Amino acid sequence: MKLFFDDRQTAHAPLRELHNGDWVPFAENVERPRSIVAAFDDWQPVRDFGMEPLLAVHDADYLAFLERAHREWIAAGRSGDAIGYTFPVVRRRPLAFGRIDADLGAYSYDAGTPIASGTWQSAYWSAQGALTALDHLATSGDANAFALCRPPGHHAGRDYMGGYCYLNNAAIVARAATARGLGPIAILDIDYHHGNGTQDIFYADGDVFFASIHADPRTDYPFYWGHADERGEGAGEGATLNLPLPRGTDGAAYRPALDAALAAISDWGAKLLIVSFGADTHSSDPISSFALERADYGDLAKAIAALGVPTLIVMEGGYAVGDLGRNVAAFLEGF
Ligand code: Q9C
Ligand code: ZN
Repeated sequence: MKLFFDDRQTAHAPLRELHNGDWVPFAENVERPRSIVAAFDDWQPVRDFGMEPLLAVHDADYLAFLERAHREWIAAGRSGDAIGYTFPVVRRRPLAFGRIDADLGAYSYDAGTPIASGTWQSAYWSAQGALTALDHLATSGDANAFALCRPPGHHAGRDYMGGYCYLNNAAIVARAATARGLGPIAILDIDYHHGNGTQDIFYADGDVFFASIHADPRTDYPFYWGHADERGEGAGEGATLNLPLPRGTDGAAYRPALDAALAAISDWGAKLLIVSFGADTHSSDPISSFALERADYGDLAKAIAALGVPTLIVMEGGYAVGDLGRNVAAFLEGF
């Protein structure tokens, strides 16, 4: 399987995040991609597909904000990472008056997603890596490809960041694939956390099927999305499938949910599958509470591969840095 990564994805290095009322070291750190890079010998270069595929998913105003936010933070006399403190969740007007603290709140839904000096550069190349992997899949005849997306993407929506995510890599490649006539497309999200950004982007869209297996949002981030009764709306009614599982879920308890998701994807008639893969389902993950082991990842991959559908895997979460590279390798080797 061809693997795609660009070193500019390590420019993004926030120092800390707000967690349970205190500052803690930023979990989505550069040791993550380094651990994954070290687990494989051969990486392919990332190509530049420009802004157009990003604009097919995200608001132009939001992208412009991401690009300038850290400069504005510094211009306002601050140091370190840009992070908001006021979130206009109550009925709001689309005001834009160039105040960095107002914009940080308007374009995010949590306080755990800081913008550092390298954030835009890394998010941009993370998305380009996914697009390069898609291009490879579409032109090589290979059955699968992996984009080491970092920062991850599945919590980012059309005009908001959150959950360590800025650009929704899975959504960007799904739209690009639809535009290339590679559909019908399904996205299978197997990160520990619900992919609320991806779900939101395609919620009323009948062209892309979204299935997610994740920790029950009644106990886990992002709380407000990912409940089993969320099934899509309008033209997208029935094209969203949420399979929440309780804390403590191990490989054996995970498997029926995976089989249900794969059956739904097969029924949908998907011709291209995008897998949002998070290794934060591992028993050793420091911020998550499932109990999958390394050997389980190979089994999950074999079940996914048995669909017989070309598959593009994009990296999402996974924070047990010591195990991360080997866990990702176990998953990819299963294909
Ligand atoms: N620090 C992904 O796995 N954590 N994102 C909130 C406060 C947010 C995880 C706890 C977890 C987001 C891509
Ligand atoms: Zn996650």
